[in-house]
Amino acid sequence: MVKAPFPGRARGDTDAGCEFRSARPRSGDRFRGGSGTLAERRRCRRGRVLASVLLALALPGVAAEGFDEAAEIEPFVQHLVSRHPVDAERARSLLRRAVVEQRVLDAITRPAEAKPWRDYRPIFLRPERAERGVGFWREHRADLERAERQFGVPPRIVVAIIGVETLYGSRTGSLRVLDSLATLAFRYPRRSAFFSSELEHFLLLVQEEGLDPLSVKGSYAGAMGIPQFISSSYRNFAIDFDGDARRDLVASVGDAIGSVARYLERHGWRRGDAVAFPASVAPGALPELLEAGMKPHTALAALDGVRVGAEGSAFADRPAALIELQGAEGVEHWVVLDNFYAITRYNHSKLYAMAVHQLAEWILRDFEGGSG
Ligand SMILES: [Ca+2]
Repeated sequence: MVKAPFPGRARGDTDAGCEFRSARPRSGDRFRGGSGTLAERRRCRRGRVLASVLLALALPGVAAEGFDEAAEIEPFVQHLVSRHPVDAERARSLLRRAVVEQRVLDAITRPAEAKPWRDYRPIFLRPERAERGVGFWREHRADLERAERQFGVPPRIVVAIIGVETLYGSRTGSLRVLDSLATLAFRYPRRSAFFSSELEHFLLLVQEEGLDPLSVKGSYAGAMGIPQFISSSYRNFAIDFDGDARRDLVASVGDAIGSVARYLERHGWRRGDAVAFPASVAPGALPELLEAGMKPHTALAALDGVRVGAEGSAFADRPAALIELQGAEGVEHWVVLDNFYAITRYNHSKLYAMAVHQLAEWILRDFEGGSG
């Protein structure tokens, strides 16, 4: 096993016997013009080459720092086995193979959702994403329509969510979920409780679903498969929708479609309702309305000082809220309904929900235009 926690020192040790490499040539240096030095030089050169090879081999090992047995792994395992019928030794040996992922810690401190809308929107509202969405809809039309009949969530929304999450299953993440969740649970104190819980759900999920915990890949936050469900959502909301009696969000598009629709239904989606309307707002009404947050709280018709277009009239009695976005052409205001809020349960961001809504509308226009 190559183990070199201090690669610099390893190189120094090897070079210590090769004085001709010294930066400070000394008088009486035995390599200077002396006889019988060639073999020594060669030996030293071989030593340096060997050291370089060992160093190269060791570097991944250096990057792959594990977790502390006593301080991190064992307390978690004890907590786990006290709550669930899980084999302690199996959990322990699994966590010993988890490694700290610095990329995860870097990514979570700069999420895309921290950008203003004018910078966030172009990430997702792109012709390619809309075009591929139309193709995805055509290809999986039967499943999408069945999901709408069953859960009330229209195809455009399911397609747009899968499009925003993974570009229709083509980018599902390359980090081992075990590493990501362990890193966030043990090395990211701000959200340690949440990610410890997700790590717990992950270990239960792989046991229940018969998955290989060392091969399941996902996003930096441990989201998995075509719809990027985190472990607790997978356990609580994923369904078998293609009829093979397995819930497979990694390989089954049908299961992904059914699971997204069911997730939204369980989080308050209202069949047939709109998502959001552009709004104009009397300046005096703004602070209080924005202060109230994005969870719908007042009937649309009763939002004082707010006007939406004619398309809003059918939803006058629905609970509504107001949001503000920093758009490319200035500040935008939108009235949002329960369906907008349901999308934010998928990713707790008004930017995310608005990207899904606008991509869905774009895909719908192109789908209907192409089909008509
Ligand atoms: Ca299935």
